[in-house]
Order: sequence, then structure tokens, then C-alpha cells
Amino acid sequence: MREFLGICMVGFLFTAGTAQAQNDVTLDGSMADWADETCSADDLCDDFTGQQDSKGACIATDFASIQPATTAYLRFDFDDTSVPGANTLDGCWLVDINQNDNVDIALCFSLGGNPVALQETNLFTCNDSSTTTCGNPTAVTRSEACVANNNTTGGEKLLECTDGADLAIECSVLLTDLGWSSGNVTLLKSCTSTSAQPNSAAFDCILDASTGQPWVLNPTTGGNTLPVELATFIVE
Ligand SMILES: [Ca+2]
Ligand SMILES: [Ca+2]
Ligand SMILES: [Ca+2]
Ligand SMILES: [Ca+2]
Repeated sequence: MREFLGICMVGFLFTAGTAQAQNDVTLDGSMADWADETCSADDLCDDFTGQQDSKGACIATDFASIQPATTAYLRFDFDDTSVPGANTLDGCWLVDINQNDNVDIALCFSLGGNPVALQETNLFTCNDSSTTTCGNPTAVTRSEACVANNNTTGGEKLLECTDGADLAIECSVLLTDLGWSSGNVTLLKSCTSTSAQPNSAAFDCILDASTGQPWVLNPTTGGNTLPVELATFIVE
């Protein structure tokens, strides 16, 4: 009986000490909540000119709150925080649903004005014909939403180049709107682009720095969203 109680007590303590981490990415314009997510800083400073230059990108999901995950969070950073005249800062997340390396869906954003602000967020379906752009894009209205911060400084920057502030944009989108039903979601890369058109030329593209390959999310296991998406396990 004493042994039985002891086993029960150990079980109770393990259960009581298991705290489910809360998803801590919020679309609020603050980038501090990305500090413990999966991020890739660009490996070079100023490798592209002007508004073509990216500083890095991050991915996350709400796996900590719900399994399988339902929502992807995507962050993308530009070096420039302003643009001359009617120019725009443009970028897209390129998604490969069927994992043949070609783009099926693009989540794109366009920023401009003075001070620079988000002007457009669009989701496009593509014809699965190109590894670098969204072929034959069709705009669709789905769950995508983005918030920009044009004064990202200090530890919130993904890459410090002894320069001024950066421009970060954080987005959320339902995984089903990225074409997910099972298995992995392959995010080919996130790139700056010539214009808000998703089939315009891509410039500075960010891949998963840990693999040098396209980003991958596994909504069922939380894979590639470590470490914050793991349940916190405390042994007392
Ligand atoms: Ca945030
Ligand atoms: Ca860059
Ligand atoms: Ca900068
Ligand atoms: Ca594809």
C-alpha cells in the first residue's frame, strides 16, 4: 500500500508540474514575443539594395495551445524603414502544399507611405509552376492578417548591422488556408519582391538557417517550431 501511494504521489507531482506553454505570438506590432520562436537572421548585412534588403524571418504556430496546430505565425523583416515617393516595400511567403518545390500559395504584403505603413496583405493561389514566384496568381480572401512595426530596434532586430531601426511584419493565417490537411506545411522561403504582384521577381530570400532548406511546419508534432511550442515540463 505504501508503495502504491508513493507511485500515485509521483504521478500526481508529474501531472501537476506539467504546464502547457501558452502561445506567445500576438499580432500587436511588438516583436519581443518572437525572441523564443524559430528565427533565421540573414547571413549578410546589406546584401541587397534599398527596399530589396531583408534582415530575416521567423515561423511559429499555436501548437502549444491546440494540437494539431491551427494557425501559422510568420514574421519577415526589411532593413529599410522608409521609401522614397510612391515606392513600396514588398514581400511574400511562398508556400508549397504538395511538396514538389513549386509555389501553390503566396502570402504577400506591401508597405509604403511616410511614415511607412502596411498598405496591403493578400493571399494568392498559384498554379504550382515556379519555385521562385507565384505563377498565374489568383487573389483569394481568407484568414490572413498582418501587423507592421517600422521602428524595430535593439534586441527585437533579427540582424544587427550597426544601422538604424528595421521594419518587421508579423502575420497570422489559418493552416488550412495554406492548404494544410495533413503532414507538413512547406514554406519555401520568404522573399522581398519587385512589387505587390506575387509573380514579380524575388530578391532577398530567407530560408531555414538551421537546414539551409525551405521552412517546414508540422502542425501535428509542432516540429520546427521549437523550443517555445513544447509543453514546459517541470519535475518537482
Ligand atoms: Ca507580436
Ligand atoms: Ca539581406
Ligand atoms: Ca536598418
Ligand atoms: Ca507545389
